Amino acid sequence: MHMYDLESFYGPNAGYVLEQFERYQQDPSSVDPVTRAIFATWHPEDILVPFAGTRGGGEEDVSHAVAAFALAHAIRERGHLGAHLDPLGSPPLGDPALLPETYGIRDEDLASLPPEVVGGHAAEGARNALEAIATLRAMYSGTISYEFDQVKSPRERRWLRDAVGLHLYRNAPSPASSRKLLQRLTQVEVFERYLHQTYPGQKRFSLEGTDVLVPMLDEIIDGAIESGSNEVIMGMAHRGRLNVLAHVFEKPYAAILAEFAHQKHEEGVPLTDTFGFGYTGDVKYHLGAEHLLGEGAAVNLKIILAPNPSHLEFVNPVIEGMTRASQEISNAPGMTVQNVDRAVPILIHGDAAFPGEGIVAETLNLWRLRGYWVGGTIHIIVNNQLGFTTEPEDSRSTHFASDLAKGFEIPIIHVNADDPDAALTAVRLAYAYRDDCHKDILIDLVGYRRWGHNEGDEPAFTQPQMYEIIRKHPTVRQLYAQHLERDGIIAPGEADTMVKDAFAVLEQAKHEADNSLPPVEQDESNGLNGHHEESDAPPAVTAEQLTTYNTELLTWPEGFSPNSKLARLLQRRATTLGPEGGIDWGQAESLAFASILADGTPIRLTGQDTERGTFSHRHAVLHDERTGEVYVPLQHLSQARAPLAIYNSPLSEGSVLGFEYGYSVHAPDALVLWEAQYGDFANVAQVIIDQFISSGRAKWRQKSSLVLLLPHGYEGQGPDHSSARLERYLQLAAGNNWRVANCSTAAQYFHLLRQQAFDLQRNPHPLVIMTPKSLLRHPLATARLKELTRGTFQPVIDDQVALTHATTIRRLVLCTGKIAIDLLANESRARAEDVAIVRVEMLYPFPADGLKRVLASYPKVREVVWVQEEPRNMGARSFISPQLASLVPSGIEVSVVSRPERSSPAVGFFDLYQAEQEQIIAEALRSSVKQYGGKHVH
Ligand SMILES: Cc1ncc(C[n+]2csc(CCOP(=O)(O)OP(=O)(O)O)c2C)c(N)n1
Repeated sequence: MHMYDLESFYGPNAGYVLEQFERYQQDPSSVDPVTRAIFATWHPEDILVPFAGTRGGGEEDVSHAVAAFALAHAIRERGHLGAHLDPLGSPPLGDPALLPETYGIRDEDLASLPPEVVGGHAAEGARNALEAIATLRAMYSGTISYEFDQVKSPRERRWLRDAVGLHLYRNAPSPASSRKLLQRLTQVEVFERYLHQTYPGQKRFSLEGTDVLVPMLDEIIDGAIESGSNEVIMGMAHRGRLNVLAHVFEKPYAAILAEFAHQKHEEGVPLTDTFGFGYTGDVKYHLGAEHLLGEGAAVNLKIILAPNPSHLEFVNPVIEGMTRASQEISNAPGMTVQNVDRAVPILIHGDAAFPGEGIVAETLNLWRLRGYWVGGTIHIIVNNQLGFTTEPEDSRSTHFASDLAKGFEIPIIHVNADDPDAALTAVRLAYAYRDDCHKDILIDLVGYRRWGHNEGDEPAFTQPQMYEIIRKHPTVRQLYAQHLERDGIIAPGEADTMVKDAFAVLEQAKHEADNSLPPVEQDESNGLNGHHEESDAPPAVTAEQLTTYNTELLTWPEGFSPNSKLARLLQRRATTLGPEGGIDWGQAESLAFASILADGTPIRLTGQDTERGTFSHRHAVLHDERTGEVYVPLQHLSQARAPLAIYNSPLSEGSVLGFEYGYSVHAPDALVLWEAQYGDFANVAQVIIDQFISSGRAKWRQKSSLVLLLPHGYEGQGPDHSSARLERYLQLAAGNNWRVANCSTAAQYFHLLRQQAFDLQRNPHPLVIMTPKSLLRHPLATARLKELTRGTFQPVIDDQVALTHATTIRRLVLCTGKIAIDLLANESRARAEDVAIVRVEMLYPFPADGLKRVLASYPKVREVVWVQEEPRNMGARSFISPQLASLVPSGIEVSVVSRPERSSPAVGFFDLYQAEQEQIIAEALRSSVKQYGGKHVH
């Protein structure tokens, strides 16, 4: 819906127009057909109460005025459909709404109308409507164009229209700035040409065709320096990355050339595992970079390019999370304080990937959410009109690559990449909008790709006509040089000299590279090289401390009353620290969090419905039953020295998990936890798990201490709410990349969280926890106070009862997580006197020593049985079996009790589930070793 300010558009004719509109509303046939057609597009409530204007003018005047207004409106709204965006010269889509004849007017008619009928800034200084329309076309249908109508805020729309109409960001380029720009374009082009001729066929993913990206990034960085930001954090894919590294990040040419020359082990990557920390490296166009701008005391901006995998667009949420971490000040208790001016995120997209990969939409959806807002991201689509060999018609269902962003109310600027001044205008406007409105904005930089997708690729196989045009098309540097020469800003031949000089610099760098050893970048201080895996345990928390936390967690402000049933439930926690115990999972978690905050470690916890907890076990955020006001007890602890942030996430896994990964990487001092609604939903974020969390350290030396809380356990809820797919996390475990735990008691969970917080600085690693559902309140899983104040996390829990008669034990049942409680709680447990039930609480790193000790304490064991609820091809079985084979002395049989191999993790019928579960327990607890031969159930 649009607002029509009649007076500003029609000036003296406004009164008459309104009168006509009123007549039309009563009887559409009372006005002429053209006027009728235009009025049909108006909405009465959109007409700003206009005027007490002069009435007058004839009917024809009015229809012309109305037509001119409609034309002007169409240009503002759809001018981009007529814009000249393609450097290769393809015609714009066009729209009849942009043509005067559609409204029954001619240029002569427009020339006879006052400019006010066009209104807005275009009318300023125009002598008539024709001139004003021409100005408007230049604004909206030139080599730069805008789409703003999706922006809902009238203030922002006005801001954007003013920015365009008043040319606020179209700096008239000075001769000096034009030369500087030409110099930059020369560096960009020559870098690519030099690599092309020196290392023919080697992949570099040339930027040529969208070269202006580099000066655009320069401009954003200048803006960030001016705004006093601390960091600019960028995510981009392969295209142009080396060029950006060389020029924006000032990575020395020699270093890049050396990487091209020394293709093997380019950063001293070990061939063997002798380095111990599992660093395996990545190809050069995935690596990240950091660069400090300025010198000495004047250093005030760090620019960061995050490393990313080949998986296009998945770095987007990671950048958002890193940015949020950079913007938050976490040194005071309560709620984190955010300053969005501290860090500016930039995301660079591909034109095929942006509309195609769902993670883009998931990430765009974060922009306004309080747990994820970063004060606006500057997006640039590097639009080369191809995705590998695929053309837009086969790649997206929308006309523009950017259309997806419109659904998120993000303003869009389209710009032709062969017009560098326009591209810089676009980026200045984008920066100012972010600075002022603190919102995302997108630039669709339309260019082309001079070579194939990579440089070994022949594009003429698939796009013969396009590449015929590209072959003949001058580069943006050539075009800009010609333009400057024509205008007398550079002397003839000066541009060629720039090119020669740029080549010379590269030649010199090559000389250095050829005479250097392969670069070895071993950062001893990164905590991975030679780190100690066996970390110490955190100091114990005293009973007094826990009692104080507990009391404060249950003390709400005067007059604050949560739902009365909930209040009663929570107040039960007041007694559980007594001798009778009963501290359940949720309470243990809040006590752990309280103690971690008291130790000075900030906490961030997010996930779907995490504030309450999917299983209604957490209630970290309380709601007053009368006012709806919220109260977060963990933010009001007298001993806390750090803030706690807790948010319900949007219904996404990929973007939110990527966000938390980025946050944890960039806030290494914070305990960052993400909770899946049910563990199996985490596979929606599989790329983030595979490409970042499990392997980021090996590929990029990126350290994260992210905790994944994944509800897991067979309770008869069917195929999709039972298994968190433990097997996947174990399969990805290697080189101490992370920890995978499946703990069976609230006390263990308490200690595990404290251990993770304690390890943040000393031994950072992600932690995957299979969290329970039925165990959340199971009496056998609850803790007593002394279990929290004494001891630490135990990777293996031995069977204390069996130990009292260790020599009578014949069978050792090993298991992990909830099935252990099912076994211990089963009525036949007491009769299985020769069975010990031992819990493996930490699956990776595999606690081989702990298990050896356990085995040694049962000298008469004849069989070790791995018992799991999951089908045989799932769960921990395939990980555990080889471990046990090498651990268990020969002569002792090793077998497995599980559900049979299945393609679906759990059955959908409750009775069948129950029968299976009973059978697993019966098999596990059967006391005579040789009776059954340790087969899986079926
Ligand atoms: C998730 C994912 N799927 C597929 C690919 C393989 N792939 C690499 S580049 C590319 C085309 C990308 O096109 P576009 O987004 O336009 O970027 P451009 O390479 O043209 O800059 C494809 C399909 C990938 N890297 N990531």
